[in-house]
Amino acid sequence: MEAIEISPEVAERIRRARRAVFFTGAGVSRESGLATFRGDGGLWESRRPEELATPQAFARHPDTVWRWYAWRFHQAAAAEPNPAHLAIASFEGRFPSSLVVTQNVDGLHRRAGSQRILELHGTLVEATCHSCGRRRPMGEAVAQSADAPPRCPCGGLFRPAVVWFGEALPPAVLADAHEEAQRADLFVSIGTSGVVYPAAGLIEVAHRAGALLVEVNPEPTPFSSLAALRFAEPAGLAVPRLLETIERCRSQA
Ligand code: BJW
Ligand code: ZN
Repeated sequence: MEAIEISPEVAERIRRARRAVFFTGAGVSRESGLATFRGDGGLWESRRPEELATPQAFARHPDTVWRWYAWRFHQAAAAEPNPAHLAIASFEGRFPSSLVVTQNVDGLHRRAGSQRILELHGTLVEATCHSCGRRRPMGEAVAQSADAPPRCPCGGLFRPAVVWFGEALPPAVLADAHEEAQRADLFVSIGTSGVVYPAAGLIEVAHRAGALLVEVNPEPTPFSSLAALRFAEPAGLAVPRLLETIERCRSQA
């Protein structure tokens, strides 16, 4: 594994770090074969988000929206965690106060073995009734009906348990993520374009509160200039190397 050059000052801040947050977006799952939203080959290259990821779209075209998520559910279920998910999970075993704050709904961090995870935009692993909030496994719901959302006993329609544009993020999850961002010494942003709020605001919260910011993304983002360390590389390559470097700094007591 190729060593990473870091300044003595950054090495010292890493050595002293007690709380690490891994803030992830769709790019961390790209090497698992899942498409990102924006950019070349992104899910929204050919469809506007308002057509699929809003409550208004679901009200107007429930079958189209359901079929799109049923397709994405199958893609995610067939995907495997990649070296970035796995390195983050194994890091948690040795650095127990580390935490994943993810915008992803694909469940790959959990399947990689991470246990401390805050899912800001919900999950594709479950369906929820749009009327009464009852939950059930998404796999069971799509097996019952792949072409149209199944009905809940209350008469409402099931939908994926994700957060659409215009919907509030789960308040307790957002509050915990905010607190963790504020307390973090090390905040590693991986594979997110940093344009969707309030999630993207957590990067700034952590930076303002004094965390060392690290960014892993082949493309620049609105937050790149704040990063003390930046890896313009795919996550599957950069994250294992970064975590190896962090471990090395921390073992130099
Ligand atoms: C790689 C790689 C590799 C590629 N390795 N990297 C402030 C200002 C302006 C607007 C707003 C604001 N505050 C709120 C808003 C409105 C809106 C918003 O943010 N709009 C902006 C887009 C303009 N936000 C909302 O509506 C949110 N709700 C809200 O604010 O509620 C208020 C409220 C309060 C009280 C009551 C009611 C309402 C909700 C946002 C929900 C977002 N949901 C989605 C869909 C989830 C379900 C689904 O999966 O379909 O979440 S949108 C989509 O974007 C998804 C993602 O989680 C999210 C972020 O995308 P992400 O992960 O960053 O992916 P990409 O594709 O953008 O980027 C991938 C990156 O990876 C790229 O940079 C690549 O370079 C990189 N990459 N290969 C590493 N191998
Ligand atoms: Zn219901």
